[in-house]
Amino acid sequence: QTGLRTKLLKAFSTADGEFLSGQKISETIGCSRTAVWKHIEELRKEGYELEAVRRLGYRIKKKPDKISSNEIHLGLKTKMMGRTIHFEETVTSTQKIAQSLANDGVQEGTIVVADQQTNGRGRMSRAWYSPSGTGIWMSMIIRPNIPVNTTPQLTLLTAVAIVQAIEELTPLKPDIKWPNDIMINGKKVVGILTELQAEADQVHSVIIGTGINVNQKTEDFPEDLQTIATSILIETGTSWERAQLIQTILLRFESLYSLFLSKGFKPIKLLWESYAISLNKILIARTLKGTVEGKAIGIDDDGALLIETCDKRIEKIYSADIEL
Ligand code: BT5
Repeated sequence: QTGLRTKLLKAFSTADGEFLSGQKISETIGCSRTAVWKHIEELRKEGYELEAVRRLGYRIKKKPDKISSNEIHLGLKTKMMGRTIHFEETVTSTQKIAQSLANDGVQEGTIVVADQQTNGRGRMSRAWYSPSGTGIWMSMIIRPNIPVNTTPQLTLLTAVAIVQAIEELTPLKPDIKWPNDIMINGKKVVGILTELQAEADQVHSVIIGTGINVNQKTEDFPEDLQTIATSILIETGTSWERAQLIQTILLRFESLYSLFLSKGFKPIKLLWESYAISLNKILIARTLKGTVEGKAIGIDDDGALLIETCDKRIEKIYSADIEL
């Protein structure tokens, strides 16, 4: 049964919004037209909007915003990213699962996706709010052969991939706030958490966690987040398909990552700078060692933020919270 359903969804996905006749469908997936009709009814019950036009057949007008391995897999155009998908409805944190999968030696490009996290984490063990049915809570496992001190560059690379994907699918123009926030109209829509498994100077795996607010309404956020967080729905007024956004992010990430491995950080840095809002501004960086105030003059080749203080010293910041 699930086999037929998958074939049917695949046929619609290949048709790419064009009509498919009942006859064509029954031939492609190898079942009777009555069975086709039954499966179409099943899809409707799951929230698919299907248009039926006499003589033309059926087409999918709108898919439910449900994520599952299948939804992510169908139509995924990558070679490596997301070729293995671990999907679960509810987890504590996708980072935790990804860490243990990485220890087990899963292949590069494996992703962990959950519909909901009960203990989603930000940097320095802060909480990341990850309710069900609305966001993308995903961890990607990669195994680059790069020096440990260059891994922060991957956070910046991921931010570029996500901004490009949002720009490709929606009318929005997000900004990147160094190092790991993506902002729309001054509010945070995406957070990125990069964690490392390494020994001496050998990287075993890098686990890149991305939290993306997609379909939350303002009132869905707890009060303390309502003034600082936003979602793609809040900014555009309509809801978006999470699975499609994941596919687009994975494809963008894969191409930037391969550029990074062959040409280094330079081309990524240029792209990153074109989206950055924190550059050429006076800001305050709060680090674990103290506070640095000054003008952000750029990022250097390892991804660190360069701040020129009022006495003209250049401080290199590797990790901080930025106040603009
Ligand atoms: C981050 O930390 O921005 C990294 C967030 C990474 C989350 C992903 S989800 C998939 C994977 N699995 C995990 O467990 N984590 C990763 P940081 O820069 O420390 O920002 C955390 C701060 O953002 C919190 O202290 C809140 O102020 C705010 N915040 C929490 N939830 C938010 C949300 N859903 N949207 C916007 N801001 C939020």
